[in-house]
Amino acid sequence: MAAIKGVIFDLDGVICFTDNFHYRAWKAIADREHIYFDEKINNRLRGVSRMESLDIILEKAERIYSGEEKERLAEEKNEIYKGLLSEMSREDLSSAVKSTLYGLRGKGYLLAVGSSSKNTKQILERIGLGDFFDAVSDGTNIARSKPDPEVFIKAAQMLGLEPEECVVVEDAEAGIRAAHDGGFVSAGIGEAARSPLTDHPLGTIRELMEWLL
Ligand code: B16
Ligand code: MG
Repeated sequence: MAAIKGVIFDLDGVICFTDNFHYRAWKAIADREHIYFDEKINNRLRGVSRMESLDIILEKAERIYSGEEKERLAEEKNEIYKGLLSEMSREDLSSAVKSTLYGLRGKGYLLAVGSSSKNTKQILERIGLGDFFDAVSDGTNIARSKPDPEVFIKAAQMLGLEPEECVVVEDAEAGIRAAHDGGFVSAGIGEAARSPLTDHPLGTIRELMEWLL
């Protein structure tokens, strides 16, 4: 195994938790359109891009939506989601995440974000990490979202590292698959800790420090 020099963090579900905001925003759209949507369906949206999330939600729709209608629904959802993001502050960065990030930086690891979200930069600003990471690869610089490895490959390139020199920390099955297919070492937290593709399951984010030190 190559020496680990960098850590690439998924954003939502690892660094911070906006899944309930995604849920509330999609639920408002689904209810208005009379489409059934629940938390179980919401689970399938983790790590998946906005338009692909909408396609999953529309599986329960009673009619076909045009491309133009879908663009509008996705835009409306994002407006609701961004309104909810404005409730976030530095207090939404947990002490466990903060001490892990600063601890790894202190040990010389290069640190990046690899997120499907096009709102990554705004979220990082809100939680006080706007200038923290050595690289940010997100929904704005990729053509294909997780489970495609593109977002993590771009993050590794920005860090000047090979995939096998980076650990990817993920909470979603789509992200673990992306890390696996891209040749990264994966660490899974939450549901992703139970994925058969996860190289290193984590009970809490702090275990990352114990493992990498
Ligand atoms: P946006 P991650 C993902 O973030 C979320 O898990 C997923 O639910 C969301 O659909 C996706 O970002 C796109 O977000 O609408 O803000 O572009 O887990 O990859 O950090
Ligand atoms: Mg995630």
